[in-house]
Amino acid sequence: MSTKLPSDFVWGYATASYQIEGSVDVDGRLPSIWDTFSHREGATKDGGNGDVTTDSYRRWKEDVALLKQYGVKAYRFSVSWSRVIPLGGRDDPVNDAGIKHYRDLVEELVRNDITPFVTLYHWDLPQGLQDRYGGWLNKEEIVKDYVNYARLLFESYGDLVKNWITHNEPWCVSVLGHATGVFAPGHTGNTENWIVGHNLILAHAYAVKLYREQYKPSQGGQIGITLDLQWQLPWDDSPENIEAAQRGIDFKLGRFADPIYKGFYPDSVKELIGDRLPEFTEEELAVVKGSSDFFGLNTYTTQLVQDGGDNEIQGNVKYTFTRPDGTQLGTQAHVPWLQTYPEGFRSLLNYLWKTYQLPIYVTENGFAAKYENTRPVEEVVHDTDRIEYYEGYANALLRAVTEDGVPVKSYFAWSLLDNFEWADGYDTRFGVTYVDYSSQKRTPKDSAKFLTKWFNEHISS
Ligand code: GBH
Repeated sequence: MSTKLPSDFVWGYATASYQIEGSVDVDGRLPSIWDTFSHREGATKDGGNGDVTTDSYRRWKEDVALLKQYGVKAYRFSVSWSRVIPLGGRDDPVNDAGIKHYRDLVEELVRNDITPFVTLYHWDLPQGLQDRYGGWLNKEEIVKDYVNYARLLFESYGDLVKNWITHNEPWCVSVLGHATGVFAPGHTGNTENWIVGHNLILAHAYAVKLYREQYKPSQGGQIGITLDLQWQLPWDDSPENIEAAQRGIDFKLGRFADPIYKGFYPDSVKELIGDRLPEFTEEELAVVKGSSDFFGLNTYTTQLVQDGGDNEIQGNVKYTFTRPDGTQLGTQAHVPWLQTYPEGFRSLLNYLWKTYQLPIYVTENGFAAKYENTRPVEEVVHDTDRIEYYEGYANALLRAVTEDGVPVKSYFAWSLLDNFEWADGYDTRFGVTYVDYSSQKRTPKDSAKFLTKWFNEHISS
């Protein structure tokens, strides 16, 4: 077997509209729920918001040039729904300036031999839809409006875009947006989360149905969803903790993956959530089951799982990075939720292949090195902890492909640029490119050079 990735392996960087674009009130764009949320007192670290961020709505050409310089094969970005249909709904006007912006971007990418991967929804719902009917809580309305939005994108870009991702991490929209309230729209409780998750699945599935019936035959692309999971490693080999790790997977990933790939919710979720978990009608289920051409995966770390605790939202499991012998799992990132543990990535890839039997597209993976926002740039560009991370994760992926036979088709590092890190504002930097937010100067960190070199050496010619 080859010791390299196949020649058609795709690597590149990922970003998201609200995190990089800025220009929030330019060319007809109206607010999204993230504009509203991030401007709320205390919602984000130091009051950060996406008003300016990396200014990529204006500097997109410079960003493409950077991608070219890095030698990537692909770029994953998301469309801001609020730019193309500012009020969001199926009877609301389409904004030509917004359509043109992404058309220009897509054309520039293709001219540079960079394959666009387009995410339809990376969390920035038009505020108009939140106000009008409660956004993701309203099944009848949101499914129709989302499908209408999807149609507009297939029509506008489908001649050039052959890789579509319906949703980015529906777990975050459901749980962080509607249960813990740390993300927009900031709702709390443990009822809405299950309705929102259900509606996200339906919106995804009906958009895929539309694409397959009306666009795929002529455009010939593929479409799927991106789910997120941190590998769930039992804290020790006790039967309770082994079972808890599976429950952790069910509550984070299985609640989306099992309906979409297998046609039912996991038993453990049904048992604990009871009638708060909506049911699919027969007709809906026929659309939901099998509604993704591939397995889109965002993953950053591994969590050690213990049974217990009374956090229903995560299936009554507890998380730690401290092993039974008191040692840490790996190198600590700037954010508390992330440590480096490449073996967990390899295990996760094997688990997904075994369980769902579809090609895997890694659509995000990355690391935030400590204190990059407060140390001088000359120091920050030598990001050794990020390089250690990428080296470990890239090699784990390589082994999953070449030794374990897992069909991984892509690897997108998060992120091309430092950018607006949601509730963490600008304190956390995930970029391989340092952004000076006062001058907008972009400076490659050593990790950018590392990834270029690694993929040049490990993809077959
Ligand atoms: C991805 O989310 C996002 O797609 C991307 O936009 C983001 O910039 C990137 O990761 C880096 O964070 O879960 O309550 O403990 C990854 C999912 C969601 C994981 C927030 C960490 C922290 C709060 N992340 N979560 S919590």
